[in-house]
Amino acid sequence: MSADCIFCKIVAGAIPSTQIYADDDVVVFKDINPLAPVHFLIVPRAHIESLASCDASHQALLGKMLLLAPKLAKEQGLAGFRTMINTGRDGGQEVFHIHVHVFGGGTTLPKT
Ligand code: DGP
Repeated sequence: MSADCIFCKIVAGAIPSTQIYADDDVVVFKDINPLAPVHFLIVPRAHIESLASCDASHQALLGKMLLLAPKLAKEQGLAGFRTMINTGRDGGQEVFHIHVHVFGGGTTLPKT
């Protein structure tokens, strides 16, 4: 856990969130500023700064996070969805605890 990380605080339950899934490795909750009718974040419990700080030791966790997207999208009633992992400030990342965005139900994001 990183003391000043907002997602670590959410994972620890110190800050409330609308959680839709949790297990020993990940917590999934609704984005506070949704960019689509359904917008949730797949977040590892471990504090990992970004995709750029991952290595081979994170392979199973990253695979698990990605495979949760279709499972949870289906549970949320989505026929299709978009995933996004912002990486680094220049990649649009604002919270430096790796997370997969999942959007669905119509989106205001550009198509490319
Ligand atoms: P990114 O730019 O990829 O780092 O996206 C961070 C996302 O995290 C952004 O869409 C808003 C969301 N977010 C930031 N703070 C909170 C929070 O306190 N609660 C929840 N549920 N989402 C948050």
